[in-house]
Amino acid sequence: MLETIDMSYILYYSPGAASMAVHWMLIAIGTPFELRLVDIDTGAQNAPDYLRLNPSGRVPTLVIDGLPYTESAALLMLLAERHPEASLAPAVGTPDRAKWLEQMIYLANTLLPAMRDWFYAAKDGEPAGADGVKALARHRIEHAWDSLDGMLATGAPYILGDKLSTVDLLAVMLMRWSRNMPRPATNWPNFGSYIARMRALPSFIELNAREGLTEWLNISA
Ligand SMILES: N[C@@H](CCC(=O)N[C@@H](CS)C(=O)NCC(=O)O)C(=O)O
Repeated sequence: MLETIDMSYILYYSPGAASMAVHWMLIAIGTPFELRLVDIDTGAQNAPDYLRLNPSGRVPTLVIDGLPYTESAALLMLLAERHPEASLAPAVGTPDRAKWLEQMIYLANTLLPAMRDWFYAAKDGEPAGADGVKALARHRIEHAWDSLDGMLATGAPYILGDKLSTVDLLAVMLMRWSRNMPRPATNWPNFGSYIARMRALPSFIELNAREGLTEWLNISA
C-alpha cells in the first residue's frame, strides 16, 4: 500500500516578511493550505495565542498536521521533501543536491541573519550601537549579492542552473527586502534579468496579490 502524507497546512504570515518564501512555495506546489495573518506592524506576533505557537514571536510558523514548525529556510527544505513532485529541490545523492544544500545553508546562515541585523539592529541590540551593526550587516549583504551574482554570470536562468529551486524562492525574497537599502540587489549586473524572470512567474504574481503587496513588481522599483 502507498504511504500517504496528510497535507494539512496552516501558514502564519505577515505581508512581505520571512513567511513570504514559504507562502510562495505553497502556491508553487499547488497544495491546499490555510493562511492566517500575524501583522508584525501591529505587534500581533507578541499576542499570547501566537507566542504559544511560536515562542520567538516571529513569522513564519507553519502548522503541519497540528504541529508548529519555524525557520523559513528549514520550512522550504521540509516542503521540498514532502512534495518531491514539485521538483523544487534536486534529487538526493546528486551533485546538484550538494549545491542546493550549500546554497540553502549559505542563505540561512549568512544573508538571513545579516538582513535581521540590518532591519532589527536597534530592537535586538543596543540602539546606541545600531549604526555599527547595520554597517557590518550591509557589508555582509552586499558580499552575498556579489557571490550570488557570480553564480548567475554563466547566463543560467536560476541560481542552481537550469531548474527553479527553493534557493530562488529564498534568494528573491531577500533581494526584495533590499529594495530600500543604499544598494538594492537590482543594482548587481546579473540580477536584472534574473529578477525580471522571477517576478514574471505566475506564482510570484499570485503571491503578491494574496499578500496585498504592490511594491517591487517591476524592475525599476
Ligand atoms: N530566521 C527566521 C527569521 C524570522 C524573522 O526574523 N521574522 C521577522 C519578519 S521578517 C519577524 O517575525 N519580526 C517580528 C519581530 O521580530 O518582532 C526565519 O527565517 O524564519
